[in-house]
Amino acid sequence: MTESTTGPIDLDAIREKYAHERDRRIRPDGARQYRSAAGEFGYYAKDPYTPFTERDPKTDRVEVLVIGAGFGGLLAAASLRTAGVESIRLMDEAGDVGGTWYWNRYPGVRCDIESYVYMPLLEEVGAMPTERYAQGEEIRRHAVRIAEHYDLYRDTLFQTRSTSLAWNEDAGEWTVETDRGDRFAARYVITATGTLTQPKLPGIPGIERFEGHTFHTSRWDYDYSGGTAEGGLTGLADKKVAVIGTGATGLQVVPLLAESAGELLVFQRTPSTVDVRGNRPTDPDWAAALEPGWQRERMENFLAVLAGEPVAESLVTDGWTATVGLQRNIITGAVDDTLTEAERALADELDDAATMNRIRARVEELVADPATAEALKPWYRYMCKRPGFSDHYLQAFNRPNVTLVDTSDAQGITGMTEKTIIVGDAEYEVDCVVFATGFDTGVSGVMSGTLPVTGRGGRGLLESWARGPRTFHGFYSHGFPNLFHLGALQNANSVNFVHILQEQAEHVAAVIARAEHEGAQRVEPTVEAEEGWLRLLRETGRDASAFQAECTPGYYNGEGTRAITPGFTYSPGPISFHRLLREWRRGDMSDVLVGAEAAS
Ligand code: N01
Repeated sequence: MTESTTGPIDLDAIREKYAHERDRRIRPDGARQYRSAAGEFGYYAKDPYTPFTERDPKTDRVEVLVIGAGFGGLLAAASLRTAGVESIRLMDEAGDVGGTWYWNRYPGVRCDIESYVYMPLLEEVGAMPTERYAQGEEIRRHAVRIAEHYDLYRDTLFQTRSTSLAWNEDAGEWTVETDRGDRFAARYVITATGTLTQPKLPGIPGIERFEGHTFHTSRWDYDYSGGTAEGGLTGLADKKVAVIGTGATGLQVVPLLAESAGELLVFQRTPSTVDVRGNRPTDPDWAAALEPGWQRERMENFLAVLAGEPVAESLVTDGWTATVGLQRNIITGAVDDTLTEAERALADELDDAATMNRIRARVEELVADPATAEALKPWYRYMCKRPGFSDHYLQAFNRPNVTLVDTSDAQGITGMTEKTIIVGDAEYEVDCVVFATGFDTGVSGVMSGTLPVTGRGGRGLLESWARGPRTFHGFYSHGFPNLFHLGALQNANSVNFVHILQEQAEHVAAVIARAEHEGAQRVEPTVEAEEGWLRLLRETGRDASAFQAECTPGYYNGEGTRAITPGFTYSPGPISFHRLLREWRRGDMSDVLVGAEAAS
């Protein structure tokens, strides 16, 4: 037994309870339990926001094609525009820019990272978020503002999915084909297609039989619910609504559904952690007093704090900065070298238990019914799931029209019929089912094969990566000239992922600008550069698989079947990675610029 600020901690009892809660949730079908919102269920992924527009196919040539118009693609395009590139084409399956913020418009959708560090280019476009954790619509409009500010709407292809990228060696450019019949050329291609993009549904037996209304949270049906993302869902006033899923989305959508629905049933399998949010309007005096350069400084500071780097003062203090030591288990960075590994592991575990005890005590404090409170308590280590924050979610269960249905004994919902949802022996009749069941992981872009890429000599990218991705700095691969990947791939990560994307975008734009300036024939890493990078990833990689294996199942650990592969990310962390990139940019770039005059 150890004392902590939240009382005595019995680590043995906690470990036993965590193992029990994990074991009873492990399903033999693991990640196969889900169905993609595709094929038979494709209507779940249909765009409810923008009517389809016919257009003529493109057969022209552009300098840079950016695939994906979320923040990654927008930041890449904005950086290129700033570097003087005129011919930039943005392409996206959505009807407008915004990426995740285009699709996710469900009631209650908000940023869960402080908006002053999350929403990019605030100073550049002259914007200030209205709240500390901004609403989704405000963030989506900010994406639009960036596109307008950098004149990125000039040549866009929305409602368009690229179906093939093939390198044309003679012309030194990519031939791009799409599902709209386009066939055009691009000298450079940047893929920024995101990670959690394709909605997924639970493979519940009988799901297709349900005759009531259903939709996924990332395709909200306001025609049915009425209201807006701020609530007032008057169409649900006489409805019995079921929401399935209590992840980050469930936490945000439940409070507003609870306010509007006649009756709300929340189907939970594993509870999320729900810590204090503390949202507040932006203080105009604080905003007016900010000095130029404030946003970059704040972003760097937040990144450094989360990466465990020393800072004089933490500028953002919230639930993320309070749990840095716990996040190390998933998102890596600097570590305290004054402790041995075993000492550090024990200190982390005690810290974790104290945090989780506090979070469990908060449930008891806020939820009136003891049985409901018990079912809402999370029993796993803090970073086993995406941490959650809300000052409204737990309180929603005190309303008379809201019922929590704990499905953990049955390992989730066991069936659906024309009118009902079945959990073990119990059956619940509902009018509407909202799936807050998340997204397929790693399906988008080149990694999934949904965008086939053929490089020099007719070699496929996935064929070339058969034994795992091979990149230099995570951006490009030998044999695939002038092709850049943005996102989480053999590089450093952080919860403030947009900041990560901004650094990547600026780096890629700088490489392209230098290639053009020096008249390089192409940008393509040497085999040696690629191998050196892979070696460094292996040598510095930290193995999180033991931590992952002890977690309750979820998408973070492949539903309990797989662990994060060591070497997949750059473990020394984002601050170290960005420093490394900056230093590399100061050099001659000869390991990627082929045929450059100044680099030879
Ligand atoms: O999806 P999820 P999400 N029966 O996969 C449950 C980001 N995000 O959309 O935990 C019953 O996390 C499943 O249960 P369990 C963020 O990165 C960010 O909420 O597997 N339930 C789980 O509760 C986040 O991590 C923000 O036991 C079933 C839920 O469905 C990611 O997007 C906001 C079930 C799925 O949760 C995805 O979050 C929102 C079944 N058969 C999202 N099958 C912000 O930044 C699945 N579930 C604000």
